[in-house]
Amino acid sequence: MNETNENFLEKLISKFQIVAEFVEGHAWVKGHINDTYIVTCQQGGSPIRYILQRINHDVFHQPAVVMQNVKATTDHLRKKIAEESSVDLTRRTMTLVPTRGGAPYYQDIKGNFWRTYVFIERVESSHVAENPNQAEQVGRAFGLFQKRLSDLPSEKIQETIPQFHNGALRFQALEQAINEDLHGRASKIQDEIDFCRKHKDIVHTFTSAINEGKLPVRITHNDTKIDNVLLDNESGEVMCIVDLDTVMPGLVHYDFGDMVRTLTSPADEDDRNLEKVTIRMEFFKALSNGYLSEAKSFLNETEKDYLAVSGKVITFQLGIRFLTDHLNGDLYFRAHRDEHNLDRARVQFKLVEKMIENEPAMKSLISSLS
Ligand code: GN1
Ligand code: MG
Repeated sequence: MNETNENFLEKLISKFQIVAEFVEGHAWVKGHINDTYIVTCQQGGSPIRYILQRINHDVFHQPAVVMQNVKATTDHLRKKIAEESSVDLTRRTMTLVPTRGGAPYYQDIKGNFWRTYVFIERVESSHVAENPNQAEQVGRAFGLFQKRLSDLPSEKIQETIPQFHNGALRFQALEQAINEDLHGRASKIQDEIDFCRKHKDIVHTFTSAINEGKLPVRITHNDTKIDNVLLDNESGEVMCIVDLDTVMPGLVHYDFGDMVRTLTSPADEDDRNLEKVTIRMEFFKALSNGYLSEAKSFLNETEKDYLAVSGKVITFQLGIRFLTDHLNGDLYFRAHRDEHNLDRARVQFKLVEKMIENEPAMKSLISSLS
């Protein structure tokens, strides 16, 4: 990073209530949407690190609403966690640093929205689960997350991206992108397009149960990939759930489904080696065990019944989103190489195939646990 950029980070961080001197800052490649920086300050020679993020307002059209949600969520979680124990509180919850004026975000003259969190030290995260125990812990952590938020008054949380998990709309967007074919890519991905059309019905999996009022809307995380869970780098214990931008009203299946997507496969989300993409049933079992140990008490019977198919729904939806973005010229998900979003889509479709193969086993496992 050159001096001008560092200077720009120093200026930005000075807008927040930080009682320490700026030392250095650099970009951190994290996530597909926002821009993230790590800023180190010091006080009396001891370093204190912060996460500074620019909220992508092309994706989140109302960053102020995102930050209201984040504030309400972190305040609520912190209270709940502190009631249990105050040990390591600043590593078990995210700490938002307000601006000097007390706001949860700073808006610069270009109209960008910035927020600062205290960097959580001595933790790590990964893209894939290493062992079933990790899958169990992550499952339990998100079950607990939903449970802790269940008494957060719903008016405090608004939708940050409307229709985020509406599969039918995602499918329409794909058909539109195929029709427009703005970058002349459609003819080269006929197999993937055929796959989506063949499996289109997956997007309607929850429709009748929703219409019959059997699947209640709860406050959910909506981006429960394993990357968003910080583990203590010595004990491996779950410390903190991060990335609260999509915390909003949703179905528990969006959360469970995304865990199935990222905790059961040994392959990365963008792995080019599709041979690696499989479902590890012992990881699925561990994840289900962990999740249900917390969630069993508040889920209704229909919610439990649909858990086994939720991975397929969410993975198919994300595959469609990646493929649509590939056709549209990689405008939404940051791409780090040619055909990156196509690679990501292919992994999701392969996973969907594997999930369909394993569906009977997943169903019987969930019913034995619930
Ligand atoms: C995006 O930026 P990141 O990595 O937190 C996306 C999620 C996807 C995820 C896939 C707002 O999240 O929906 O599941 O990529 N977030 C948004 O890795 O679209
Ligand atoms: Mg996210």
